[in-house]
Amino acid sequence: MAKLQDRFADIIPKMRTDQAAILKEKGDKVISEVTVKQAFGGMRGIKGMICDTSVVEPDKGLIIRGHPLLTIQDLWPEEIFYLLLTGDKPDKEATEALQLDLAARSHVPGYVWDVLEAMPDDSHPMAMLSAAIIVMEKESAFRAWYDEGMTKDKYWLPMLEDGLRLLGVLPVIAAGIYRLRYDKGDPIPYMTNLDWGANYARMLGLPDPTGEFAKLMRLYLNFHCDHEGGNVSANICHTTGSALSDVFYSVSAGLNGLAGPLHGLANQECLDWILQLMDTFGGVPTEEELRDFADETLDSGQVIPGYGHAVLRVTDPRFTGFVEFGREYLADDPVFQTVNTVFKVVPKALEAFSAKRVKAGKNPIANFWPNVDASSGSLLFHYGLTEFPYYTVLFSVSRAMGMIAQLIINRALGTPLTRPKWVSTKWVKANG
Ligand code: AMX
Repeated sequence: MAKLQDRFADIIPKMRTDQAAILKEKGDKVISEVTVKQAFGGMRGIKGMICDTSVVEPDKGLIIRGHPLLTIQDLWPEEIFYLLLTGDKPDKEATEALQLDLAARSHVPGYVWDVLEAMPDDSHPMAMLSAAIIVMEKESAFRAWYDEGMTKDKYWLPMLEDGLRLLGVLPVIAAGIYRLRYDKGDPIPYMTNLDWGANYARMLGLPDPTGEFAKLMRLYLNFHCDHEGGNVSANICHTTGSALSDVFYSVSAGLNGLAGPLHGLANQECLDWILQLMDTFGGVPTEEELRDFADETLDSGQVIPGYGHAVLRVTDPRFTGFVEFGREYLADDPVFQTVNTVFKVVPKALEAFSAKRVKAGKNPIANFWPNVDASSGSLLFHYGLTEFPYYTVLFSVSRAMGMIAQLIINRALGTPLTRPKWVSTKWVKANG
């Protein structure tokens, strides 16, 4: 099978003619309407943009290029990147070529380490990651080509080069941040003959005598890779890229959104909540104890992290996949057991709390079921990755694949500047 760059070049003409045909035949068809409630409510449910890398079905979860996530959970992350970008699963030859391309781009310039070392000791790992990416912007091939006067049909080419460059350095930088921020010693270099996910696991420097942690990392990087285009990080990344900002600017912007507690940071908050719970009850709580703890969290006006979703209306298949991994490799772990007890209790607690909210004239809670963040932290914790403020960095390394694939596709298609029309409250009063 062709290497990624050649395969993508092959499919661009068809992508362009398909888009032109759709616009000619269906350009004026209405696909969504907007209510006043949606305009005030974060645009939930409005179909207003195109994303072909993946879709999130409310009743099924993540589907990548037509494949429900759990049917492709054995793919390695670099194979997932190939799939996201081209729609094809790569064969062994194409995967190895991509691994070599990533390895060849894995050198982190010294100035990146200088910047990271100069940051205050208590910097959040996500702020460090975003800063490291932004200082590398000077390396952007897109910006260099653009400044020289490149034609529009070539935009995708340096975007792909920048994307590979960023994916090459990302696990090295991310692992380096872990080691620097938590005093674990010098960064560990990338190994050319190892896959991308196992490399990241190895560079973190945690003991992994059984290879299970590397397995978990591949799964983790697979599961977080993309979630269509409307989530905060993908949306910000896309909007930034639509101004022809390069991959470094766009991905850094997207990750700043991922760092919010209602998005990727729920990851860290979730484990924090579980550990507080275990601390309160001196180990795995009973269902009754847990119910009281959940009610207390809700009554104090806080969310239960890891539960609910803006789009999903069922248990997130990524949660299910991680729980299956846990059952196979760490069934006796008390933190993992607590996650399972939470799953038995919290949906009912949220349902009861939602009914109370409705009685009080507030919105119902749309989804009582766990999302990806409800289980992932317990697995990382088991393998010694106990610094949970770091968890969103792992999420970021993975999500960068989806963001980068979407950026490259949009430059290949010449997707225009994102500029939805906003209106004032006064306008809604007069016209709504
Ligand atoms: N605990 C308590 N209240 C919750 C809740 C939860 N887990 N999930 C939703 N609600 C509340 C909302 O805060 C909102 O309250 P408000 O009207 O007073 O502001 C109300 O229920 C209605 O919200 P919704 O329509 O069900 O969800 P949403 O689309 O507004 O928000 C999400 C979705 C994920 C932000 C929300 O469910 C939440 O805050 N969950 C906990 C944090 C979390 O797990 N985030 C991770 C999401 C996945 C990811 O990006 N990694």
